[in-house]
Amino acid sequence: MKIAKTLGQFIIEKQADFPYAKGELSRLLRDIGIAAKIVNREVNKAGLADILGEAGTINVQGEGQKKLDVYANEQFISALQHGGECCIVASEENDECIHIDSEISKDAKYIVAMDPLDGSSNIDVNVAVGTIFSIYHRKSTEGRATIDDVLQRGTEQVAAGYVIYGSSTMLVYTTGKGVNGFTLDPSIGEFCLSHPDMQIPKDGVIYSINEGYYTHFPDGVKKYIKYCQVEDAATKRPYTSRYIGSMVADLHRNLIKGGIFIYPVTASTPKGKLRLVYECNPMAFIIEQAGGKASNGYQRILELDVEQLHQRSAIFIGSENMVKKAEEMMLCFSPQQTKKSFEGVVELQ
Ligand code: P6P
Repeated sequence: MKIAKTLGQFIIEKQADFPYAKGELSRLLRDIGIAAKIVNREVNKAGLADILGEAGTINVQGEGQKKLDVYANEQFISALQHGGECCIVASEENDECIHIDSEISKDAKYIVAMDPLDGSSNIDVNVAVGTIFSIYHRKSTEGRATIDDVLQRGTEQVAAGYVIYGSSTMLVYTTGKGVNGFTLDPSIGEFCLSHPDMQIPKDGVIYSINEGYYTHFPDGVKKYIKYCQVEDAATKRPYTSRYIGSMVADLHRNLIKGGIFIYPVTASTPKGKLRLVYECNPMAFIIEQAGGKASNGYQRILELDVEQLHQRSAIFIGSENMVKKAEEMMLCFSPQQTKKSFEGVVELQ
């Protein structure tokens, strides 16, 4: 029986892709993999352990922090603190960045931005949730790393990945040379290569968007939704609507099957809901590396200026030709017109 390649073996093997690598990135990815296994253990028994429900604290988003959010955040931060390869961590769960000043990390050259447990409101109803991470080189050369080391454009990412805690637990990541997926084999406690060189189909028949907000969507989004629903055999429409409400789960399905995920600006979230630094940028890097496309409807996600740690962005991400079609429709309505359409919540004629 062919023994699957473990994440650790794969990371070391691929280290050769980086001639100047001295193993730091390899060790950093290993540290993230270890924390993912620990979080997975708790996610899988959330219903049993006293780890469900509100932690009583509130995160920077003003959202009630469920205990598993807090636990996952602690586990990833701890793994990064003890791994010695990361000097500063930005997390959705923390207002400010966390400096890692330990002796072994003072010369660390990597920055990690993460959403430790995205979609955690789904935990109580047993829906797949995920961890999203993004890795940058530290830019500053002396003293402590600063917020400026974190607020880098998505194009500067060294690596990005996600963990999906679903019917199986998978870790999917890229270091800029394609996307590879690893499935956790609980019998040996290792992530094993199960989806080598993942490619998202150029076309798909799945569209993922919370249509409950239809009246609050920009006109271009309304136009695209109607396009998806029109009967047209030549383009395999109407498409299928699939929306889990967990970004990692929706994007993972679309990465494998093809599709588009849209979280646009809405009247109640005029800058978008999803976070640029630790949700949109890492997922955009992964999807582009798999041959897909990611924009805010007008501009490539990875080229957006990053000004604030918890900055939000609209996101249109997935199969290249589907994102292009959606962008075409957004262009019928300029950003200014889009903004105007919110003022009166103008109905699409
Ligand atoms: P809505 C989960 O809370 C999340 O951040 C993403 O994982 C998900 O795609 C989105 O929000 C769902 O938002 O407004 O449709 O419930």
